[in-house]
Amino acid sequence: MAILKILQYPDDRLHTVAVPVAKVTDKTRLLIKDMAETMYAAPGIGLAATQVDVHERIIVIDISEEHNQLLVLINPEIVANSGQSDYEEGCLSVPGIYGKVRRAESITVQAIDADGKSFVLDAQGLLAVCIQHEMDHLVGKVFVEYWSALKQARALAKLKKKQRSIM
Ligand code: GNR
Ligand code: NI
Repeated sequence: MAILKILQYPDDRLHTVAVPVAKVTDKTRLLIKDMAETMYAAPGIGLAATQVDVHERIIVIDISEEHNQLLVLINPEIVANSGQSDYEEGCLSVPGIYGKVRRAESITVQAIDADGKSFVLDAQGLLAVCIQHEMDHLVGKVFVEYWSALKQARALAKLKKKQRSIM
């Protein structure tokens, strides 16, 4: 197992569009293990492969407090959605920055699990927010990019200031 390096905004590689996984192999499962370990160590409730500079459609999520409900979504697609919610989000690639994003309140997502088996999942609340946040990473979108140019500029300035202070 290994803890992977999480790309930090504004890294251009976070804008890469991931490709679907053609076949779930042992290599895929090894990456998933490392992604889960990286997510738990951070700690975070989700991680997209994009964030560890692997540009394949793979997501890991665990919103449980006990860290014992790992959800793996390979090639996820939202097949239905309804409602809207404004949830205060954060991102391991944009540390220290938090803010609201409007998303669907309920979603139905179809994906493949670590065994290569297709499944369908209904999600709402935090899980729905997290799945949508991670799926955005897979198409190269970071949550702050929903905000106005002014709000994004302020977030970027705050990030730069913080990065300067730790150097
Ligand atoms: O750990 C995370 N918490 C979180 C909180 C609110 C909305 C979304 C998230 S996802 C984030 C981990 C992360 O950056 N995943 O890409
Ligand atoms: Ni994120």
